[in-house]
Amino acid sequence: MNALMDFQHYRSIWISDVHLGTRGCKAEFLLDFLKHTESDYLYLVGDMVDGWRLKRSWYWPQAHNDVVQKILRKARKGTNVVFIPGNHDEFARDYTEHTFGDIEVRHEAIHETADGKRLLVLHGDTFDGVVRYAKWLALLGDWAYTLALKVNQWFNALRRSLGLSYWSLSAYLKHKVKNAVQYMAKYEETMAGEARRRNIDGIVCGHIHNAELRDMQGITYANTGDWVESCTALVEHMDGRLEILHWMELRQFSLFQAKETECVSSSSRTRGILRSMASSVRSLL
Ligand SMILES: [Mn+2]
Repeated sequence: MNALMDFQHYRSIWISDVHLGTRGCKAEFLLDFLKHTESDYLYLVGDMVDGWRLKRSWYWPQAHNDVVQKILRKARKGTNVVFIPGNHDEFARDYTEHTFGDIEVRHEAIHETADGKRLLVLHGDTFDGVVRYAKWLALLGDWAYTLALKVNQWFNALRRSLGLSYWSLSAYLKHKVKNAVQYMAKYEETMAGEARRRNIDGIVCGHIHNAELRDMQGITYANTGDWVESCTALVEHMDGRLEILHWMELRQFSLFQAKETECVSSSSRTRGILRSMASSVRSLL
């Protein structure tokens, strides 16, 4: 695929952490991505709309509307669209296991690739507060682990009912530079561990705004990244091969074209972390 690519059909596409309704959202670039790609399956892996932000102040420009319309149109035209709400669009969690128009809303999904791999697809926030304790929770066993996941859910449901924002360990740690790298490694480990625990070949998630695709001792760990800064998506080719697309690089878009805020395009891990830290100032996780 080259920078001037016209159109590409994939078997599956995963995107997450779009944060529609915030100034940081790169809706124009996402729209360009959606126009130039098609897929049999399209997974929206959470934090598509930022309900937390919208509650505080309404921000909904035309481009954000266009993204929603484009996705709805794809669903109507035969793309299997699955929406898995995250912590920022958790209002949609009340509607999981329902179908809206042509969009399926699910807590999580299992995707089977063309080459027969089973992938667990979920947003990942449930594991946010748990990551720090992952090691001794694993020692305590399955019940403690399951309980910890539930407690994190309850804790944030309580905050939500009190009108407080989601408390994110990852956003908190990203303020503390030296802990950020460690946190991400731990998060990836925890997610891969969850797939292993459930006897699944791999996991696709989002939440920490850090695109990644790698093998972790036999488990595929894939993170779709985000459309606030990195503008990334995970795709499955027709033969089942997975790939991370860095849309800015593929299209040779530059930061000068970003309408709202700066968007530096780089796949390097260090710069990725620096960018993530900048975004945490806006507490978007
Ligand atoms: Mn999230």
